[in-house]
Amino acid sequence: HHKSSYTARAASFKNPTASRLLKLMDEKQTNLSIAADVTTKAELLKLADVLGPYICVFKTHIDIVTDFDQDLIKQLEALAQKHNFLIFEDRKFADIGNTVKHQYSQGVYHIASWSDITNAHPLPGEGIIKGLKEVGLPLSRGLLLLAEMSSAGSLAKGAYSEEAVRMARRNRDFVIGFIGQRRLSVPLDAGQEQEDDFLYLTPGVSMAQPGDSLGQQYRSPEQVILESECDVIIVGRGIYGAADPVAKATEYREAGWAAYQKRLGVSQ
Ligand code: UP6
Repeated sequence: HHKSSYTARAASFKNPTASRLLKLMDEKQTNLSIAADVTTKAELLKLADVLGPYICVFKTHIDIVTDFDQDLIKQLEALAQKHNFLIFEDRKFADIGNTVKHQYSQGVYHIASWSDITNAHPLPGEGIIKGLKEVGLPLSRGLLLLAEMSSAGSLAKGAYSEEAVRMARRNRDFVIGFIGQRRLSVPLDAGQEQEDDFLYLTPGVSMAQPGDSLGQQYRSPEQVILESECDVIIVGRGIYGAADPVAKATEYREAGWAAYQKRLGVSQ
């Protein structure tokens, strides 16, 4: 799958959010997602507006915004339309199905009502997918499972990560892919003829730092897209922490796109 263009892969996804994402990546020529980890409404909206043209996915941690209000969501949705990007609330759900269902649809944030994509740890077992799916599928949302993490000492590895792939295969209407560090190769299930295509979105990307003081570990866009065969690079501090975020976003976008072109065998 990774040798095909994003657009060519779009047709094999039943989930409309997955197809939309794949197509808009080729249209906008970007496999860059910004991790907009800022703590005020003004900063968040500013990032969405100035970086919007360069990204395919705007990743939020909505619960770190101190002055959150409903108008923030209204404005973010308008910017998503204006610049044609998807919104991904990086909620990392991790509870039983019945609880995550409420966390996803209710509370202060009503995540399901505005976030095209969200994610969940496979840790509790398949019930977490079933619970989220009851809310998200009727809204055509997509879910990513955290198969691996970028942080040092992560317990999400080996058999755990492989089981995440099997859970995704059984829920392909709603699970569109993974947060992971590499495209995973898991033996086919009985009766399965070929591997299903999934999206791999990869955080822990920086061209400047090897990591931070709290366990984060970074790799380059080339390592992520070309060597590890992932689809989207997620960059946070490497972009919004720079003096000129737009200039940095341009650099990451170009590096990510060049690696994708190389992977496809397109000469530049
Ligand atoms: N994130 C990771 N690693 C994971 C999963 N998620 O770093 O395995 C998220 C973080 C943060 C972003 O929650 O929002 O990706 C990375 O930010 P950074 O580029 O500033 O390190």
